[in-house]
Amino acid sequence: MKPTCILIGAPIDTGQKREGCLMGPAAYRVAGLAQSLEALGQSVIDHGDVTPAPLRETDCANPAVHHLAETVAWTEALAEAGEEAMAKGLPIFMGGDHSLSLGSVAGVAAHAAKVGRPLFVLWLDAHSDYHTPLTTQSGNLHGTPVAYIAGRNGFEAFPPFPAPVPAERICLYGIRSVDSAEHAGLLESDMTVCDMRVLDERGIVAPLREFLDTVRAQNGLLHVSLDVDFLDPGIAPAVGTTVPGGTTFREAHLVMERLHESGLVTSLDLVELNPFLDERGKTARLMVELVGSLMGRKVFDRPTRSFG
Ligand code: B3U
Ligand code: MN
Ligand code: MN
Repeated sequence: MKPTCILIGAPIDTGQKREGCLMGPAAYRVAGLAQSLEALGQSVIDHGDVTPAPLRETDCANPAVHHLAETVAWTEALAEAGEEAMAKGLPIFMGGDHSLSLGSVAGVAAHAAKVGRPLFVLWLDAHSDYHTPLTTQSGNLHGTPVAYIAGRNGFEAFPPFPAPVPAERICLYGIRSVDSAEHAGLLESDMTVCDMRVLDERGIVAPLREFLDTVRAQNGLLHVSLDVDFLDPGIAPAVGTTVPGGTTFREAHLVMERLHESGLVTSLDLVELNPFLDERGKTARLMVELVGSLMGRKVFDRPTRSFG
């Protein structure tokens, strides 16, 4: 039986400085995310928007870090919503900037630990998001969730990450902007880093297939975190941090189709959409279409389709 898709609005924008991401969940609703999923035969529950937990006092040795208490409050609320939703279906977190994944993946990881299955994370992004609150120079916490998920130090202000994900179970895909502190950290880890060079050389499918094979072999849960800037800015302009050379329309759909066919995806983040920067809803619509491919839309449905 298909799991129910649970839409969770996360209008968080404290992880960076440009205003507008808080309109993301509304834009996904206007672009017809729920209707498109229902048209594919999925059952959908819209959980509405999450509200952050009460603010606590927090501090950080790095003076560049901003909105720490607010981001911690969102993390707490989203982790709770995520863990609850995992017990009922397939959560789709509608962001919001990428700091939402501090909470969404924490909730998913708590569920994975409870059911005793290994969690894998596929990070579709231009950036590696591997800063800690101590290494970030921008102070933007949307650049930190991968480090939190992997259990790096420096997140003392946050709830301890439940069951940190071993680096071998995290795959960064499509990256083309890595700061030097992130680079140094990544070199010390066993994370799979498929940067654009790798994808240009090997194609968009082969490294993905390898990662999915390991998820399958270990009966893992798979969380997919899709940052709008994974896509080329020419097709997806509604994002604060555009990086040229992103995935094309066809590559992105192919990734989503492969993910669907794998049957492995158990939770999804849609992050960094800034509707204020969009061109007549183009990016929001594309993101909704990509979720459609991830959830089974096919251009032409052949009964058997196998390309290996
Ligand atoms: N690594 C830079 C830039 C960045 C990370 N994530 C986004 N931008 N979206 C930073 O500020 O940490
Ligand atoms: Mn990101
Ligand atoms: Mn990014």
